[in-house]
Amino acid sequence: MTALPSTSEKDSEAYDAIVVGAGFGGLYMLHRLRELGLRAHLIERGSGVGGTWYWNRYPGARCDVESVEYSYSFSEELQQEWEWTERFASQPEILRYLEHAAERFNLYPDIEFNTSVVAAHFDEIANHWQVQTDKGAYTAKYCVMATGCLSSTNIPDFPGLESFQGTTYHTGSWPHEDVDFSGQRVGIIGTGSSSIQATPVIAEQAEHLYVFQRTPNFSVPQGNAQLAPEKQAAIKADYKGFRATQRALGFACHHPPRQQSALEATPAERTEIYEQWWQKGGLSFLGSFNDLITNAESNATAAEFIRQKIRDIVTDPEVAEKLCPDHYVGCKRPCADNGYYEAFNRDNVTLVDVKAAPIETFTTDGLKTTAASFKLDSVVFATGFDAMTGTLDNIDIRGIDGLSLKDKWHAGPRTYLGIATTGFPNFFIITGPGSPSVLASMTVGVEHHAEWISECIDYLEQRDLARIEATLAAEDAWVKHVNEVADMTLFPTCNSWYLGANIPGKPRIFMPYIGGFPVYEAKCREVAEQGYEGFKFA
Ligand code: N01
Repeated sequence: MTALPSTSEKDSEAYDAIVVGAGFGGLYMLHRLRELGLRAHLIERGSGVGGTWYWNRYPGARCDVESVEYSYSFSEELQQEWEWTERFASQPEILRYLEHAAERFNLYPDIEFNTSVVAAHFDEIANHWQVQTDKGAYTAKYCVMATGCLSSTNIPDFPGLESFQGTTYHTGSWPHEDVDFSGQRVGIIGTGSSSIQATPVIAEQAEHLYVFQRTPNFSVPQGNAQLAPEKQAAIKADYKGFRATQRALGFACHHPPRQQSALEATPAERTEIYEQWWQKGGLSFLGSFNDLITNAESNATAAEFIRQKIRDIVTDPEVAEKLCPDHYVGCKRPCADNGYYEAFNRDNVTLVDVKAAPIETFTTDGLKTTAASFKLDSVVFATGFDAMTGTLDNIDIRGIDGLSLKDKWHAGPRTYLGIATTGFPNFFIITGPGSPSVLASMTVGVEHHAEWISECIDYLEQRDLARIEATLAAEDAWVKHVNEVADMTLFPTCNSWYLGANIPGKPRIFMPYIGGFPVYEAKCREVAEQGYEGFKFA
């Protein structure tokens, strides 16, 4: 064990479990641990609950999974009493929902806000974790990281940035006050999901919006609408059945793929089917045929359909061509928009190709690419996150023999089931790398993990066991399996945050598990039923 410096008033207050992060995962984890009768304490760096939905308040922020599925299923009362207003919920509505859930299950007394965990070291003699925050220190037998997959923002190291006199924002840590871009020249850097949602909204307010694009992205119209009360009532009449169907689907969302290869359809049939799925709205488009993420030739037909849509929507052919991606659809996370391509038909929106002419430097009043200078009042970084590992890497986590998690993962994250990692006993990760995480509805994933982890902890407590730790053999086998499954798809073919490719120097490893949620759930169940096969106890 590496000793932590002792601190202040709360010096080493003892708990059974520390949970880090008050998003969907952490809140439910806390609830489950309390149901076991354990003393649990949740630490959150923000001033409120919500996780992703607390931080990502940028204009247009909205979920890409339908609201009736992007919600807790563990409480029938909660799912009956909550009324969603839209097909795809906006950030403020999801945040209100999580605040309501935290209130309803009386979670607030066990949450410490405005506190960052800086270190967690395992004490091999006491068999507990020493958790150090910027305010104090705790010990706990169990440590659960519910720190989210996309919670460490990435701002590229642009030369001259510190000299810029205007205002800067990152979509992933947006101010709580209203931001008014009226009368401003605004630059938005990046064209991932966040930018694709923010661009049309900022364009309506700003005097001029410059969209700095390095790689174009595929986006499908989201098809958001008010959620008809009768539709919601029908789901509520059998919410249990609705959830069971959801969990049995690969992405744990209600859009199973049509059981046909794109190559089995004639070109005319294909276009008709793509058009139908385009009209349905949202990411379900990828289910229009069942081999779009595994067969390059099939994928090319979907890519060309979307490119043609872009050319139809965007009136300036040169701009349209620049907006057309040339990678496989889905290998970068596809986006769902509400008027993204249409925004480029506005006189006050300019697309700037920073692949052709990269950003050279920021200046006091804007930025310079290798081709031109842009005067800007505000810059929005929609430049994404150090995904899946960034937040864990930023905490000094040390397991057996003082091994740091960052060092252990220097060549890429290694886990067993995405939940545990060898050398770190009694340490659990919610939707960690190696679990379906971002490739399944996050709410399904986090509920599954909180349930699996709490049952595992209960198993230990019932048997008076001091420690559980994944074996190296089990971890090796799981890492191999995660990679093999990823290699059967087109996912690893382009530079995406799934692979860590957006962060300079980050090892290129496909981090989520793409074997499908039901397969993963069955594996986790089997592991538990076999007395936690692949784990050792002490
Ligand atoms: O981030 P991203 P995001 N110079 O990493 C560009 C979820 N999410 O915040 O592709 C210039 O996707 C980068 O360019 P490139 C969702 O899972 C969900 O948008 O690396 N550009 C890219 O265009 C999503 O996938 C929802 O060439 C630079 C952009 O910045 C994930 O969060 C909404 C650059 C980053 O895109 C992340 O989305 C929002 C540089 N130096 C987010 N560095 C919904 O539920 C980076 N870029 C709908």
